[in-house]
Amino acid sequence: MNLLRKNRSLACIGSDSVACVCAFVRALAAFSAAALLLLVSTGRAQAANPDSVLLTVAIGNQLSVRITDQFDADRLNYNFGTMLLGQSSVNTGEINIDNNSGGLVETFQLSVADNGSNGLLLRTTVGILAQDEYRLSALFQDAAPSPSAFGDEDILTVAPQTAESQGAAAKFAASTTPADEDGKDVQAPDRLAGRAANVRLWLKLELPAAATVNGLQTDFATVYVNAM
Ligand SMILES: [Ca+2]
Ligand SMILES: [Ca+2]
Repeated sequence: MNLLRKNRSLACIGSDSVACVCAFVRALAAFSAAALLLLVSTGRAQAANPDSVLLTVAIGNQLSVRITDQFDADRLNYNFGTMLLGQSSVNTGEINIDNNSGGLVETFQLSVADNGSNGLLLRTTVGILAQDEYRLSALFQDAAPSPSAFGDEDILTVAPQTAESQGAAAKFAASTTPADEDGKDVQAPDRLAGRAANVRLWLKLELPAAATVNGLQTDFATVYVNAM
């Protein structure tokens, strides 16, 4: 009997190899199906309660500020017009500051750069202006302030300074500046009726009593508004 099986096995290898290959393939397929079933049943066995999912989102808001005029157009410059030596002047045209971050609460910083292309020289400290020196100060509020409303602390400097809420010596605010008109904690939604801007900025320019230059002083300084 064993001899017969041995002979049949030898015959399979020798004369019926196609049938043997088929048998091997069937056996392999059966093994694969069994392995797959084992994997599936193993996965089902991993019970979880509760389960979790990781979430990701990108917030589109970012600090942003826009300087506008009374028509809600970008204000690129302001011309103080003709002044005499020794005079001070506050802008009459609107310089509005718009928090256009889309939802962030912003506090504004102000700074100035002397463009140096003219004979005028920036002064950032108190005291009587020397020959050719000019000085700029700033206030946030809706109504136009008088030149005397600007305090020593409101003088613009090259280094950015942060706006404060109302107080006797508040930076870029007066003692009577309402909280919703200053440059501190400015809300993103529009506040000024009919405008996109949130607060109004006033700049005081002081000219020296004496100067070696005269005539048009185009783009003599640049004022920066930075949101933080
Ligand atoms: Ca002040
Ligand atoms: Ca405020």
